[in-house]
Amino acid sequence: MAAPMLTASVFSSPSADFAADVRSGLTKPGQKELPSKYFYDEVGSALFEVICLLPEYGLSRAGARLLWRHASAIVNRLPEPVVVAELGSGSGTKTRWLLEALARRQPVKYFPIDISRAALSRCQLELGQIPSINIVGFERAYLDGLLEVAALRQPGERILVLFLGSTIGNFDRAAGEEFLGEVRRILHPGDFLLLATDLEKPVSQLLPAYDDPAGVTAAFNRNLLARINRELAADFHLDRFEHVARYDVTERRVEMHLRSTVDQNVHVARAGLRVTFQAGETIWTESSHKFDGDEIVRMGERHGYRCDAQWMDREWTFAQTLFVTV
Ligand code: AVI
Repeated sequence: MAAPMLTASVFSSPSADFAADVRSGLTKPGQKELPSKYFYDEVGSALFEVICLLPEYGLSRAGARLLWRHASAIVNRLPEPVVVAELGSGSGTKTRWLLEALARRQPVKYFPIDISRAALSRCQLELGQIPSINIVGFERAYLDGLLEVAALRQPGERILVLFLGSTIGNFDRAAGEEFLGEVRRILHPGDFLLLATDLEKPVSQLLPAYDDPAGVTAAFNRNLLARINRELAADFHLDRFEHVARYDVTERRVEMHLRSTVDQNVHVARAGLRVTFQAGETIWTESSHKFDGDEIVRMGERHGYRCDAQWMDREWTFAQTLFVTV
């Protein structure tokens, strides 16, 4: 019989870091930058959900397809009992198949970790109906949340960490590897990590995914400036910045930028900042690195994991790699 659904959330106080990050990114000598993690306010998270529906953006459908096809195979490889911690759960849509498969085997403790409170609320609504699931959301940065989940571990329990959606691609490569090491240090031998990564593919397929004809990705990118206007009392004119997506062949990544179309000054009152932009100058807002399957396995091996299994989508080249910690 299904156990009663239990949901709760651990919230953090609003971040004071945003102004500091905007200040340091926009005053950086040379290339101005803004961290991509700030895309995901309520508007940005909603726009990202629309991106995932775009015909040109096959990434999230590929990840979901793999989980849908292989959920039982993944669950069969996991020890019992296992609790699930998801880094950057978003609304939890991509995780449903896996949690349902796991719930057919055991009562599920699911800990979504996300800096967006709105995303956690949607996640609880979306997944709370799965039989015998207990959801406790953590409004935290990934590692802080994972540390808290690890502190709740009961004797004999293993942890399965989910890092889905190829979010690791949004880190610099070195920082991504460092991050895998940090996750490993929180885990015990015999825990698991399911890591999703978008794979290399033709530029003709990649660029429209990040510069779609409907302009949804452009709106997602520009919303970062709108968010700074809303939250930090800035006066960015959104129509004076154009969305740019380009592929760097050497780094194997798509970069998103916002290019100033005119010479202009912007005032960010709550960051105590006045910034000058020259026409043509860009703010680098995101990198989305692409991988190959063997590279992911080797990356894990360098940081205390062994590849237990890997599943690939061929329609939109994408991998789900199941690591066990050694
Ligand atoms: C969340 N992340 C993996 C997405 C990506 O593809 O890099 C974010 C995104 N940026 C533009 N479109 C989607």
